[in-house]
Amino acid sequence: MDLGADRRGVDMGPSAIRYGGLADQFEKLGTSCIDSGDLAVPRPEERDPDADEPSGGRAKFRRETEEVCEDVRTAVRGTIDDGEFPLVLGGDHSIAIGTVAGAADPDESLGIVWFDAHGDFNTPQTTPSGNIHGMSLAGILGKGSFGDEPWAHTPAVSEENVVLVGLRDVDDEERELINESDVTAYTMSDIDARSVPTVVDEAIDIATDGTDAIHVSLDLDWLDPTEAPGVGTPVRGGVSYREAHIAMEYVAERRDQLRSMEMVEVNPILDDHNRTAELACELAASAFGKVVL
Ligand code: 5AB
Ligand code: MN
Ligand code: MN
Ligand code: MN
Repeated sequence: MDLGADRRGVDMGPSAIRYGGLADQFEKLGTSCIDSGDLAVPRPEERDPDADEPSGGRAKFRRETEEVCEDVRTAVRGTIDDGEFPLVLGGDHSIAIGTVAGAADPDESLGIVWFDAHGDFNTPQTTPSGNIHGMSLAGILGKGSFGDEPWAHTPAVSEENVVLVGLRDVDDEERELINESDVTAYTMSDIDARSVPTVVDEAIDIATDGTDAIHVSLDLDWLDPTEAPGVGTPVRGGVSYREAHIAMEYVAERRDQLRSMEMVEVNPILDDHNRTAELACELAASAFGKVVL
């Protein structure tokens, strides 16, 4: 998927992650893995980004994004119904709208831990770019107006169980929306002051508090661009290689509460010899319980 971001190339993220050895990582863990292939996404060149303009705002490729997210939702739900664990590869972060809709069982409650440099909390009314990848978390929580109709299948996720981790680039109106909301947000300054293990442990506690399960959304721009250069919107001052691993090891410790995970925003065109995609594979291994000794 690349309709939600400005820079082409993020649609090749899943290929780069496969090439980076994701299946090998799972084999080493003794975890069987089924590759369900790619979902079809329309080419942006063939569509009018503003065909479906929301009132008083902008959300480029709104209609197409909704269609793709509906397919993501169906695939994720089907995977869970089959008793498997869905690991969704992006693609820009707009796909999270579909992943969470599929992961959120209608009769249960879901917490979310969102690792990202950005808040993804803009709405069509506040966005500086019109790009839905910067609005995905707001969309999941039903903020703003994305058109005449709300997103299909807005999931029942309560803000109290949503946690942002690693923020360092937030737009002015987006900041107001985050502060007005009941989501918990940890900035990089919080991480500097309190360390990744403390913050991530607390984040998972909040996301699991009273919920049946959690979804982990990992935007690779959470990491510092020296480690993850292959992302569309890099921001200096992110977490290190080792910090990202220990965060994923903490996720692995809560494996029984983990329902779904996604890794997004890998852009092989901007990458350095597939370094970011390989990193995503290594982080997945940590999240799925890789141990050294
Ligand atoms: B990402 C920006 N806030 O809304 C916007 O990579 C950037 O999924 C959004 O976190 C970055 O366009 C979206 C300026
Ligand atoms: Mn981001
Ligand atoms: Mn993001
Ligand atoms: Mn991005």
